[in-house]
Amino acid sequence: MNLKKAGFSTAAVAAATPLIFALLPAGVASAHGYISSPPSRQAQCAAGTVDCGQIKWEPQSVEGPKGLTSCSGGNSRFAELDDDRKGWAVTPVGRSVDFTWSLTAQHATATWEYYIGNDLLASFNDGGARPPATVTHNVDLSGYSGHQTVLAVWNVADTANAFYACVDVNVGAA
Ligand SMILES: [Cu+2]
Repeated sequence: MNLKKAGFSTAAVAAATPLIFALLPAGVASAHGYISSPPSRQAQCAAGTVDCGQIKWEPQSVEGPKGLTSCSGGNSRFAELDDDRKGWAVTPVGRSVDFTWSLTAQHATATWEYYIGNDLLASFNDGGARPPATVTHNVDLSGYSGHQTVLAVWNVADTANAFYACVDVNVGAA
């Protein structure tokens, strides 16, 4: 009786294990990074500033192929990050801004890039170095005013991927 019961349990666990892994969201097992200050869209989701779906549990997981220009990094499950009308908090800033990344995994880094629309505002080349857990860049926004959405891109050196974060700012309001 005991043996049969034990045998059944083992089989049940063996059968269930692949299912459990299949059900885990892909981003949970690996960890990466996002802009925490000024609060990026995914940071606002994580903080509950804006009501969001899965992204609120893993703001560091907006990973996609290099070269994209979308806030979601092409992830359909994070598509709400691309919605400009979702009520994102807009941070008043001066003519330059310190953007701070919080990295939960410190991947070897090619470049960090900052865009408004198609304009590259700034690029920082780490030459493949492994960054510290917190990275801050000062970016000049003096050619802009009013509400702008800055797209920040973390290009990983040893994969084809990048991490994406959009930050809504009001330039010249602070
Ligand atoms: Cu990662």
